[in-house]
Amino acid sequence: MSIQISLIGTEGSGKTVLMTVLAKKLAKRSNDGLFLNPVGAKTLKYIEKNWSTLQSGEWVSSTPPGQMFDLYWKFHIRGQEAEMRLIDSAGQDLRKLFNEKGGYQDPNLSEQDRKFLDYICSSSIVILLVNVQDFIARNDNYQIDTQATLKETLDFMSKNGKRKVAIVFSQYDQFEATIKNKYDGSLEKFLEKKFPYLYNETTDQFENVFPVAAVSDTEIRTDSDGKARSVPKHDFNSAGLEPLIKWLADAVQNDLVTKEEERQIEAISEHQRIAEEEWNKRKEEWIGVAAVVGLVFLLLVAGYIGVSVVGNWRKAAEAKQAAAEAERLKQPIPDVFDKWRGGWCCDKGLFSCREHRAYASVPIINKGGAGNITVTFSLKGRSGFTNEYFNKGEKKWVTVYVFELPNHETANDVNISFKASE
Ligand SMILES: Nc1nc2c(ncn2[C@@H]2O[C@H](COP(=O)(O)OP(=O)(O)OP(=O)(O)O)[C@@H](O)[C@H]2O)c(=O)[nH]1
Ligand SMILES: [Mg+2]
Repeated sequence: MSIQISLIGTEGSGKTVLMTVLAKKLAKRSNDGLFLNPVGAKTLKYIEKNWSTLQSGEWVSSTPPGQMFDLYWKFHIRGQEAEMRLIDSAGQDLRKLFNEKGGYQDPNLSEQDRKFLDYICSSSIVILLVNVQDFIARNDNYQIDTQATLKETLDFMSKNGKRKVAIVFSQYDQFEATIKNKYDGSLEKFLEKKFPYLYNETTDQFENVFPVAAVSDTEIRTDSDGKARSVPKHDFNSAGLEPLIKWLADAVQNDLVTKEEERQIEAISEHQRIAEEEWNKRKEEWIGVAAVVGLVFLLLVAGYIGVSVVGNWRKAAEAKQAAAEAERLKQPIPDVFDKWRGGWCCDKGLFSCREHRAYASVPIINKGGAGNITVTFSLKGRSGFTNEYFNKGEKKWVTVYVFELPNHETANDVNISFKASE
């Protein structure tokens, strides 16, 4: 899990020196189980280069405005491990962002400045460095400007999310004596008097205020131009680092717990979301299935009703037919087609005559058992017959001829009879 830390402060507040000394101190595992392991050559080189500069009795050079050194470590904390990202930036960039004109609100903010601002916003831990020298040795305008910048920075942070903030009074070795003499050794009193606005911001979190001297052993060196200046002693010591390291380790560890809880909550809500999605999907499927089942059921019911109605109607028709058939079967002689249409000697139908001969075509339905049926056709004393085999229930046309007819036959003279053979 990655924890973002911002190390911010105005120019010359001691960010690069403090970070170098901190990283070097934690490069060896402490008794408290803390260990900072650089990730990537860039971080290792950056720290080592600064460290050897300090060891050579020189201060590191000021971080150029617009430049950010993105540094990565694995922070081992009492058996836990956190990926740690820290940006060392130029103090002038902070002053530009949080000046009295509210630089961070500038719509034309450069990409670099926006990146820096975003980084501060997304950091869960912030170490804000305050160089007390700026308030002792500098003119009033500079002091006011610096305090305004720091206050604006704190206000901005409290408006933009929750994070842990440590206020580090850096280069403490430089003003420790002043605090002792003028403020009874109380940093709080000093803060109240000299930084009233900052004091208001920090009064309820005074346990997060740390006086630190990354380099507490210095010596005076006179340069070739005759100017004397204080420089780090070889194998210099630091002061006040331990409480800050402990605070940092606690803050990171706390963050790990928070992040893990957030991750778990996220995992749970993701799980719930998936379960809900699954449930909704199932619900839709079930609704679909229920609709289909309902439809099928309705169709079945409708079908059943339809089939019953048709079935009943068919049954009624069949019963009616059966009754009629039973009636017919009572007759001893097979039923015949009982009507013919058309008149005598006409061509319209079943019965016609030509030149002294006539014929009758009649449809016969055998309503009795299988057997022969004799059809007799008589006309004016003349007759003809035909004998045909019928299956049970068979229906067919039978034609019977009568020859040598006298003239002037009429329909009334026609007689046709049927007889089932024995
Ligand atoms: N005596 C003493 N002087 C320090 C200490 N830390 C920093 N300084 C002095 O403060 C100067 C600036 O320190 P840096 O670490 O470069 O400051 P910075 O905040 O990185 O500054 P920028 O990169 O310009 O923003 C150094 O050159 C030293 O003169 C310290 O612990 N003790
Ligand atoms: Mg720097």
